[in-house]
Amino acid sequence: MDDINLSSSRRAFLRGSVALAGATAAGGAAASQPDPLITELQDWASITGEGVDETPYGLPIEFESDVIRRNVPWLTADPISSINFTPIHALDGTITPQGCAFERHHSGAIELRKEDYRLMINGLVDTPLVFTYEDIERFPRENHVYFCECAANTGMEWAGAQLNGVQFTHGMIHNMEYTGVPLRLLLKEAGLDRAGDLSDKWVYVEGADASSNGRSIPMEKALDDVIVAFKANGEALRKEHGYPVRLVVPGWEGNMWVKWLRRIEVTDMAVESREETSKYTDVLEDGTARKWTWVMDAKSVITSPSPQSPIPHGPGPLVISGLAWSGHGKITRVDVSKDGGMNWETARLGKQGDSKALTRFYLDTEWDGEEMLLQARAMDETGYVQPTKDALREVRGENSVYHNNCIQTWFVNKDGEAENVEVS
Ligand SMILES: Nc1nc2c(c(=O)[nH]1)N[C@H]1C(S)=C(S)[C@@H](COP(=O)(O)O)O[C@H]1N2
Ligand SMILES: [Mo]
Repeated sequence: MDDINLSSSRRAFLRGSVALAGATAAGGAAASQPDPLITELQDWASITGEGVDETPYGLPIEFESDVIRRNVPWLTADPISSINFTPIHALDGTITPQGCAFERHHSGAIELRKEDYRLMINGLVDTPLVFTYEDIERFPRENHVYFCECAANTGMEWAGAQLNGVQFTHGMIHNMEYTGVPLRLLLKEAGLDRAGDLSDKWVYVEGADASSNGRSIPMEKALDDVIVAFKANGEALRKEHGYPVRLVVPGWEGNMWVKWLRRIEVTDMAVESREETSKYTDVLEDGTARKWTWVMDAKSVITSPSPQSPIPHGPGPLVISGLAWSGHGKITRVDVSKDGGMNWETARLGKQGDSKALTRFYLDTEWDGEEMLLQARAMDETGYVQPTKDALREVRGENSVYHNNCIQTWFVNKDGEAENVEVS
C-alpha cells in the first residue's frame, strides 16, 4: 500500500497498532500466531471462479443472505395490506438498494407493463391529457436523492420501547436517487390557466392499484419539487415500488408517494380521502386530530451498535454510526450521547447532507467496555432539534400512530449487546 496519502496521525496510529504485540486494536492484530488464512494456499486462490456468463443480473453473495426486508406478522391482518422493513442495521452509506427497501401496500404490489401504462391529468386544466410511458420520457428529466419515510415509522414505540431492532423501529424508510420529470412540467403541458389563482388549488393523485391510495397535495408543493419518477438508483423502479411510474414527494410522508401513478386531478379543494382523514392523521389526547401533517420532521437513529448489530469486539476503537434526515431540508448536525442524553458529542457527517435525503453520521470513539445508553439527536437547517420521547408525548399524547420522530435509546451491555429501552 502506498502510504503517501496517509495523514501523519493515521501513520502513527498504524505504527502504534503493530507495536501492540498480540493485542487487538482497530488497526488489526499483531501476527503473533501463524494464521492458516495467511500461511496456507486457499481454494479460492487455487481454482478458478465463476465465468462472466453465470450472473447476468447479480444478487448479493450468499453470506449476506440475512440482509433482507423483514415484516412483523402480528402488525397487520394480511400481507397484502402490510409493510416490511429495510435492514438499516446492516447497510452503510445512504443509498438504499431497491431489493431491500421497505414496501408498503394497501392492496398488494401490482404488475403493470409500460405498454399498458397511462397517466391522466384532468380537472381544472385547460386541456385534459393522457400520457403514455413514452410520452413522459420525452419531457426534460432530473435526478435527485430523497428519503421516503412512512408516517407510521416508529409508530409502535409511542407507549414504550416495543420492537427490538432498528430495522423494525426505524426501517420504514428508504433513500434512492430518482430520475423523473418535475410534475410542474406535466401540469403546465395540460395548462393551468383555467384553474385561475393557484394559491388555493390542489392536485388529487391516485394509483392504478385496487386501493388507489388517493391523496390531496396543495398546488404549491405540486409546482415545487414533486417528481413523476420512473427510475430509482439508475434502474427501472421495482414492481413493489410502483413500476413503471411513481410520485416522489420530497420530505413529505410516504403515503403521498403514490405508486403506479394513474391520475392527477387539479381541484379547488382537498378531497379528504380515507388516507387523509381516518388514516394519516394524529389523534391527540383530547380526542381532536391533527391533519395535513405532511412534512416529516427531523429524526435520527443509531444503526450500529443496535439490537441486530451488537459490538463484535472488546474495548477500544468503536465506530458508532447512524442515519439522520429532515423533511424540511438539510441535516446540519448530529450529536451522540453514551449516557442517555446527559452528555453529547458531535458526530462526523459522512458527507454534507443532501436536502430531504438521508445523511450518514459516524462517531469514531473509544469504548471503555462499560454499559452505554446510546442516543442520537439530529438538527436541521431550520434550527429544529429532534425532541426526546417525553417532550413529544407531552404535546401529542399517546393515541398517535404517525409522526413519531423522537430520540431513540439503545442500552448496550458489557458484552456489546444492545436492547431497545426508554430513558426519562
Ligand atoms: N398506489 C399506491 N401508492 C402507495 C401505497 C399504496 O398502497 N398504493 N402505499 C403508500 C404508503 S403508505 C407508503 S409509506 C409508500 C411506500 O412506498 P414503498 O412501498 O416504495 O416503500 O407508498 C405509498 N404509495
Ligand atoms: Mo405509509
